[in-house]
Amino acid sequence: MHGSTFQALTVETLPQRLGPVAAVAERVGGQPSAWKVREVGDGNLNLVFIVEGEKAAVVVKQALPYVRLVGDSWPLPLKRSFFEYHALTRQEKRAPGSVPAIYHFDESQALIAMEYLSPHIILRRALIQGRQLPRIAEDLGLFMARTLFRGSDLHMPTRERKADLALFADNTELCDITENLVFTDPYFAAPMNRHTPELDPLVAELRADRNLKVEAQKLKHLFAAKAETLVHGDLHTGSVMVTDGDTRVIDPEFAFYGPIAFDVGMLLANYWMAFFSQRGHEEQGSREAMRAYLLQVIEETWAVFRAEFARLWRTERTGMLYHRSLYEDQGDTLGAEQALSHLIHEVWTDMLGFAGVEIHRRILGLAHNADFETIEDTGSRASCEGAALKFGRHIAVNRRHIHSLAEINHLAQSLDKGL
Ligand code: SR1
Ligand code: MG
Repeated sequence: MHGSTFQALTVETLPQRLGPVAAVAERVGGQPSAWKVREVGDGNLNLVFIVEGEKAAVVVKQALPYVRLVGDSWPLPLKRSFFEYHALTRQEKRAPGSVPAIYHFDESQALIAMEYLSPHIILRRALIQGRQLPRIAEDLGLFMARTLFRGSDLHMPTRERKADLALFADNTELCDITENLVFTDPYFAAPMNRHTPELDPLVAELRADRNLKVEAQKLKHLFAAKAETLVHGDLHTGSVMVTDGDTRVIDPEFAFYGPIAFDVGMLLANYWMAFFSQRGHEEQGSREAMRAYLLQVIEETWAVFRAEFARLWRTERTGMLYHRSLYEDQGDTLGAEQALSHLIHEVWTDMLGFAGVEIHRRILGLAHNADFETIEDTGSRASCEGAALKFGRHIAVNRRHIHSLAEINHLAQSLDKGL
């Protein structure tokens, strides 16, 4: 299929089109005509097939030339598959074992064949079900620290980093989605927005909130201008697959050079939304332990991220920033520690801001999340969402004055109880 004109796969055409691709056929096994193919994509953008044969199953992900959620009225370039492939190969190198194995990439068909993760499920679904995953804080804290540190000028030879910066700079259309959907559209009545009707008064209040709108635009400015490292770009709980013993990050098609704090803020925002949504899934106080677990995951994720980032700072700071010749080589270890603590503080402050606007866009914008959407009673949904919106506003606007997760988790608990 290499070099041929793009054609979207179907369950019927996939065996005949991928049968000749040895990397897929040998792994799946048996006659392609006997393969069992299912389309399971439930994301906003792409086709995802599970292909099962005599020997094994493989996942085939294919980009479509438009946004699946909206339809062909919103064209979207196929090259996002190219960025996803290149991000996955870099993430595997920087955080081994954290992403699915790649078997085959076909650029003209915008198609990636990769490891079928089983019995994994999407983390978001597990959290909605009330499942407590024992590994996510550790695994995702390490994933973020390793990929974000090792993709930056703190670690990489700067020639290589600049080449990657140029490569990923072409992921314009996906950045444009985030720039509009996360930072701008939630704060005015943009045409594709929607929200639970009971939230009308609060939505009007937020859209008239000058401090919030200024902060959202400052964050957008950071997102667009702070090309610090290769970020995943869409690191929410729908981009993670889990079992009790394994955690894998998927779907980095939004990857680009952006702020270290972006991935961290987006992930923690999705844990906070999982927290606020629990009341809507609750039967007779059954989610009390789950709420405590989610707040603990947030604290532990940040602690693991910070500790691993500091370890890499001390042992792998080989890039052109904060060069050892200025610090350790002159016996000034404290100078390097001071610089590290300033950098971590900056990531902390920006992370809170990104988390706040991510919460807002999932309730006010186009792309909602299942945590809230699966709460059928709109009154109950609105009360969960309302608490989350107020929390998001607080952490975005006051991010420079917040000193600990304990402090804001306490606020989350009060808002969740309607206090
Ligand atoms: C039009 S795409 C909407 C959202 O889906 C993706 O998963 C990203 O989160 C994007 O913002
Ligand atoms: Mg995705």
